[in-house]
Amino acid sequence: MNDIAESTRQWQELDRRHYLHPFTHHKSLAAKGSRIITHAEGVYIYDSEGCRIFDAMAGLWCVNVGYGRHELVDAAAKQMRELPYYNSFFQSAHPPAVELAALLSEVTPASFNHAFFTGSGSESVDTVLRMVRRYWEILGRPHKSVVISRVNAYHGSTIAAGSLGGMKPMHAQGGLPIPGIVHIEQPYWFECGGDLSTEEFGLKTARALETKINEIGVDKVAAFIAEPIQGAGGVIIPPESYWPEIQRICDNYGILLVADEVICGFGRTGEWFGSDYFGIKPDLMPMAKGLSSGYLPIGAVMVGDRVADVLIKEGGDFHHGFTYSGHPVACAVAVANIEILRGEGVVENVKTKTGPYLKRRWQELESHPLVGESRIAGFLGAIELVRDKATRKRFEPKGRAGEICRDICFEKGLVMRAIGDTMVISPPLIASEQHIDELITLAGECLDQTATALGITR
Ligand code: PXG
Repeated sequence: MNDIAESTRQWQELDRRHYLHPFTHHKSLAAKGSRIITHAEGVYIYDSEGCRIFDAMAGLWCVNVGYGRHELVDAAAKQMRELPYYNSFFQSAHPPAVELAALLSEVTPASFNHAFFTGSGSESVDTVLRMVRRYWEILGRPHKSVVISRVNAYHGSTIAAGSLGGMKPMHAQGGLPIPGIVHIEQPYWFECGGDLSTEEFGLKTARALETKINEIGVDKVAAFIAEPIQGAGGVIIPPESYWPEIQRICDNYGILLVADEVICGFGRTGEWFGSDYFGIKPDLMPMAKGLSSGYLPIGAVMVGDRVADVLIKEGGDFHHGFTYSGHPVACAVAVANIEILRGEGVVENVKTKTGPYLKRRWQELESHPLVGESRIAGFLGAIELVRDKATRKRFEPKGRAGEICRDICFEKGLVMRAIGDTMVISPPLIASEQHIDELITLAGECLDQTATALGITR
């Protein structure tokens, strides 16, 4: 065994013995052994065997400015030297947190002027649940506490975030969801739309919100939470009719609208936020991931004026916060990250140049015999693997085609994620047209190999 293989084997053995991975079937991973990723640059990650892999998932939907950005490293090092840690609990603050809060008020829609910091997307969503309930309590309506979410939504993995999410396998473990959270259907036309047109289906699924509010009683409903585009659920881009109808219903019934921007935020769709992309006017926006491009863990809840005014003017103490709320180093990195996004016109570029190019090239994959649909918004795309394109019929057992395709991709040097039989991408926003060509070529070859593995002849 050469040195490289030997060190890979050692890492794998230590990993097997000591490391419990998130969202993982531990026994099968132990049998197989983890792929050890050692370094990264631009859109590529490298493993311990020296293989270069195109990271079309930007880590976990987060490395928006790409790997190897020295500006972020320098910002972290500088801040660590000056003030590695201090809290904002006891009537104190520090420049990076204040600067980041002000910067976020600039890049978010005009009605957002306050930030609450957390350490992750899940903590941001937990904060949202406590904040919306607190809002209605302050207004003397404590019974308005139910939050409506959607089946197959992903809002994180803490108890509140896992409950707000609509992932069945998560609910099946540990007694989720907690009380006061209910789920309505999702606007996933390809899977659930049947014979309805996309626009009819969009309206139908949006109106499920109105039905649910009336069923529960509007005097008990606090808020509706949704990702502008469902990410972990399978990059589900709702029909055009969906969001305007949701907005109308939230406005009409006066309930708070929460747009979970953890994936859609910071340029992913070619707009700063998914809410900008769809013209949604939310009251609260939990965010994380692209906020620091994943370089350090940090999350935030942007609090719109409607809620902030009540919390600040009438709320008294809000008994909520984390040791690492507004961590100075994470905030300094987030500031530097937003400066890159703004200074280099990264978001604008996705909107006007590379996004449209990726869209055109991604749509070409639809002619592949395995692909029932390709869809994309900015740098957030999906393809549906099917046995029969006309009827949208899947391969049996469900999920196997996706797994085969994902494994082939990884072997060929491409990270494309499988969510059931939906293959998704969320590449770094700095990917060039050349990178996009490379991605599409690789994806096409992987689809061909998947077809062969599934016994489909072209
Ligand atoms: N909201 C949304 C919309 C998310 O996508 C969270 C909240 C929670 O963020 P944290 O930072 O607590 O993980 C997320 C996270 C996947 C996958 O398999 C997706 C996420 C996390 C882990 C795995 O696609 N999204």
